[in-house]
This record gives sequence, C-alpha cells and structure tokens, in this order.
Amino acid sequence: MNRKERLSSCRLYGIVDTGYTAENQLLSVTEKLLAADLEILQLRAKNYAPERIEELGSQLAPLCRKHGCLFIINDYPEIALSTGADGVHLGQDDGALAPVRAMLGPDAIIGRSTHSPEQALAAFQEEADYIGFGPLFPTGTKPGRPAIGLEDIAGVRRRLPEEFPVFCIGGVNGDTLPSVLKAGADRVVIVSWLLTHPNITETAMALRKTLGEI
Ligand code: TZP
Ligand code: MG
Repeated sequence: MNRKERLSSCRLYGIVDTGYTAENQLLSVTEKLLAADLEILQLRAKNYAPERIEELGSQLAPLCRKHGCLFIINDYPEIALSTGADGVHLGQDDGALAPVRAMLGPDAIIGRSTHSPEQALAAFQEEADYIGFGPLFPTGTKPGRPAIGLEDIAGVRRRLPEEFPVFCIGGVNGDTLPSVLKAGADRVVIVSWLLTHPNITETAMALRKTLGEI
C-alpha cells in the first residue's frame, strides 16, 4: 500500500501534543500509542522552538516508520521534509497548499484543519489529502476556537468522496464518541483523552476496534 492508500484506511488519528505530555515523556507516550498499532500519528508542539521540533521529529519519524505508522508534523512543511516525516498538517491561516505540495512532492500527505462545511470543501478542492473537521465540542486543546457541533458532519461526509478522510476532532472521548459516530463520522482525532488516559495502549486499541480499523 502506498501512503495515500494507508491514509485512507486510518480511522483513529493520534496526536502527541506537548500541551499534555511532558518533554521527558514524549518518547514513551509515542511508544504506548505505537504499541496499539496506531496507523497515523502527529507531533504537535505549539510551545516548542522549530529547532526542538525538528530534533523530536527526527527521533519520532524512524520510530513510527518501524511500526508502520504514518508520521505527520504539525505546522512546519520544511520540518516534515527534513525529518523524513510522511507529511504535514496545516491550519486555515497557513496559506495555499500548492507551494507546500511543490516542496514536499506528490506522495506527501498534506492535511488541513477545517471549521465549517465551506472550508472542508475548499480544502478538498485544493487537494488536501485529508481534513480535520471541528472542534465538534469545546476543547482545552484548542482554546478560544468555537465548537461547531455535530450537525454538519453528515453533510460534509456526503459531499466528499467516501475514501477522502474527514477526521472529526475536538472534545472526542469515550463519552462523546457514540454521538459523534451517530452523527455520521467515520474517522476521529483524539488528543487529550488518549494522552491523559491511564491505559493509553489498551484504550487506543479499543478505539480502533470501535471505529472498525481492526
Ligand atoms: N483542532 C481542532 S480541535 C483540536 C485541534 C488540534 C484539538 C482536539 O483535541 P482534543 O483534546 O481531542 O479535544
Ligand atoms: Mg497549525
């Protein structure tokens, strides 16, 4: 399977987020997620200098590769390139995707955060490989970003090809997941609930089962 085929089979998207995981725990938490055979993992380090993100990315990229997990760098295409990551995740304010595609090449994975159906369709049209769609619920991981609720999930899912990954994000946890799935989601990103869980590996494994990834 090539990268894009692997991406299309992902149902649970994990993020190692330095807002929840202390620096000296980043490797061990990543290993716990990889022990669940997670298929896609992002490094999100909002409070770190780019140089440090590059160092961490250079450690995590080979680890993810060894486990067959796609590895995505948040915010920095040039760090995705230099660390040998599989791709980059960008927000609404990060400019057009075409120059990023030119930098990373046709096989790289480029994801975009979207917060409305219009943004979701626009990201598909500019050839993002996947989107994050949310935050569905208010979340401390993205403070100040209004929740969009569950109402638009089914419509977005319907208007985009089935194999185009729409990862619903924001406040997804064990309690909210059933409502998110009922609203039409087939893929989710879970950050804080997973990272702060006492049993990361077992929980990630159970989520993958619930989502039909295994
Ligand atoms: N983008 C939209 S919501 C969000 C991001 C990065 C954070 C999701 O984190 P959590 O902890 O799963 O609510
Ligand atoms: Mg960003």
